[in-house]
Amino acid sequence: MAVDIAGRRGIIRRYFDHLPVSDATPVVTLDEGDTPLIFSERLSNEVDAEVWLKYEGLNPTGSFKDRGMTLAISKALEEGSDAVLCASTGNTSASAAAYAARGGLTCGVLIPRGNVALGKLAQALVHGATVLEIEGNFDRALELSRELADRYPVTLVNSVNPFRIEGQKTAAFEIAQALGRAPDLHVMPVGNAGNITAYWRGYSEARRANWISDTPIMYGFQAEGASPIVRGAVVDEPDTIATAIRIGNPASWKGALQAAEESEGAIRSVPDDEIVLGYRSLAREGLFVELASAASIAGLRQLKASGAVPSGAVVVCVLTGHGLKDPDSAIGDGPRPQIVEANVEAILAKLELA
Ligand code: AN7
Repeated sequence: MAVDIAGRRGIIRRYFDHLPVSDATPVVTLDEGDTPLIFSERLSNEVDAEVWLKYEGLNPTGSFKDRGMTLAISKALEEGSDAVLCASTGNTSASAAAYAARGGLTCGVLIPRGNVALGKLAQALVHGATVLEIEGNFDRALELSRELADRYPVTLVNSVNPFRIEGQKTAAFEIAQALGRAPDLHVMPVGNAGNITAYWRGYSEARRANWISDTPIMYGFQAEGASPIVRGAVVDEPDTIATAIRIGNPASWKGALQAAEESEGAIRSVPDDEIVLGYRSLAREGLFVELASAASIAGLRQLKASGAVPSGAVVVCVLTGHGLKDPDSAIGDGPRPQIVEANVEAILAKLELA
């Protein structure tokens, strides 16, 4: 029986006419995209608005990176490359490793030693990437990756690769189509700033295609200890509990500023303790995300406090990565499982049912 692989799964096939692809492009896909836009009753009540959560953790490798990686790897293959390379705080490496494996390419990743969540490291390793930990931070790893890709026959698949941004813009298409309109406000975390650049491009193209008649006001949130765009200067030693966005010299700095300026929004920062509060409140609503993703919720609360969320506004917060990538942060110094004797009475007492 012939297997139908021409169905419209994966962002390349679904948005073929809006991406730099042709029938000659070999499509390397894991059926990424088409993630849910989940209504949050609690956050909506809290900020007196209509709050929707774009749950990107449900992509195949558990983050939004897959949207860009399907295109970057497909184009690398089309161009005859047989090796890809990236620097990463974790998610890019997990995604690159998976899509490279899918496409039969070799993959090298440079990660900052000691600052990558264990689940992300496990993903890169299990998919067969060569994982190199450097004595240095993400920004240094990216510098080295760029230099290597300039001098040797390897394709860089960080978001400085334009196909990454092109693929990631499809998340804005999905939001526009799911809501049938543009949100009033769009709120998301910012690290290397590729994703906010991609969303702004996506919304702008969706408006040009007349899928929506407006574009949202864009708000990007960095972690306070890693907020070069907010400070207007490179941060040499960025630090935050949200390791995914522990970045001091974002590659798409200009793209982030452009999104903020053209949409009349802003790039702001949130402190780690508010990121943790956002993380915990999402978890108590049934949504397990990674810490960096919770910058969206901390950001929403900050916007509300500053009067920037009009009553009844339609707001989208992007939840960029899945919480299962980083169980250490989830367990932290919180409650542990309790040991109990294997009998009904003892269990009842613990459950306070009797
Ligand atoms: C969960 O994986 O930079 O502003 O190397 O993993 O587009 O960088 C990850 C970034 C937000 C920030 N949320 O997005 C990497 C990496 C999560 C992330 C971001 C990242 P960008």
